[in-house]
Amino acid sequence: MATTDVVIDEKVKVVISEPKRWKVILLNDDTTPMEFVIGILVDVFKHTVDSARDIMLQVHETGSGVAGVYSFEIAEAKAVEATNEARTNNFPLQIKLEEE
Ligand code: TYC
Repeated sequence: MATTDVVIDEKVKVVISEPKRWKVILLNDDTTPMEFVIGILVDVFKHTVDSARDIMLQVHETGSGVAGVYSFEIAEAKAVEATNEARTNNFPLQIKLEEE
């Protein structure tokens, strides 16, 4: 019986891109206490008290500031945790996510 060899010359191009990163942005308001925002930045976003105070003041003075940059899942989880903490204390703190 005749046999035929088949040679497959296939090149597979694998394109891997870096996963997107998301900024967690705190927005200013008139009533959330400064010390509460500093506490959120320390407890949820793991800042030192000094860097937390700097970020809080940036938000207070300019209207917004970046609490941290993470993968989407982590950014969302931190934003939800911080928002829940604010609502539990009846503060209107607003947080948004923005692609880097
Ligand atoms: N503007 C608030 C105040 O004067 C402080 C504040 C800072 C509120 C940052 C929200 O994301 C915020 N008490």
